[in-house]
Amino acid sequence: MRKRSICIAIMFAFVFGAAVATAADYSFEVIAPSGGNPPGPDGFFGLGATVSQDVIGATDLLHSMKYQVGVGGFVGARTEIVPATLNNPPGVTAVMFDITIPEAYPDTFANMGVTLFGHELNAPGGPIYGQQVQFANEYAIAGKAPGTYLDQVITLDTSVGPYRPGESFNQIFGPDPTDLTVSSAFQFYINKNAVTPITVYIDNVRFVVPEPATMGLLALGIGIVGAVGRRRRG
Ligand SMILES: [Ca+2]
Ligand SMILES: [Ca+2]
Repeated sequence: MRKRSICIAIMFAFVFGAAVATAADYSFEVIAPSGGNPPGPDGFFGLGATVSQDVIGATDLLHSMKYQVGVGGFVGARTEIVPATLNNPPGVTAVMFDITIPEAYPDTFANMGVTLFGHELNAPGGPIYGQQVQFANEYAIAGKAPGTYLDQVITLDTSVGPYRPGESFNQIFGPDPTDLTVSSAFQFYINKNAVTPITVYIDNVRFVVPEPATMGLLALGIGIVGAVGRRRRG
């Protein structure tokens, strides 16, 4: 009986936990302009990099984004098309994505991270536009074997600036007067050895918003398992 309730609690936690972020926010199926930038998949354009629509590494529908970097240490793939999930702060805790690495990176480091841009519409002295927030958490590509990696995560826990370093997405973005009221652009940056090129394919980008029900079920599941564990030890 006890075992069965543990099983049910864990099952619920996994089923609902997995349902946190299912629909792709960027799937790279549509070529679209983004502000004054050249058209690209979901409006993505390269900054020191070349981005294009591809089929390699497509894990959601038919297309992926090819992210190709030659010589250059710090580059970006950016879009000014911001999905509703990201532009209804607070809520988002992480970015989830599928990545295909066609060949192992032969140099020491190549890390992918996230930069967000936003407008401070409620600023006391009038709106301030285009604030930039880079997040500390990075996804290491060097050292990984060639292949497709599903459900990879970059958390938005800690800004490294220039805007409000040390704070999370959900502290920085929101309705307060000094918050960034809306997101205006999203960027995957790659920070790598300047001389060594890299190419990766990205698809199925999801902004993770934990649902209150999910958190409750997770807590319940963990609580039951913990209580039983304590009783067993006692
Ligand atoms: Ca896709
Ligand atoms: Ca806030």
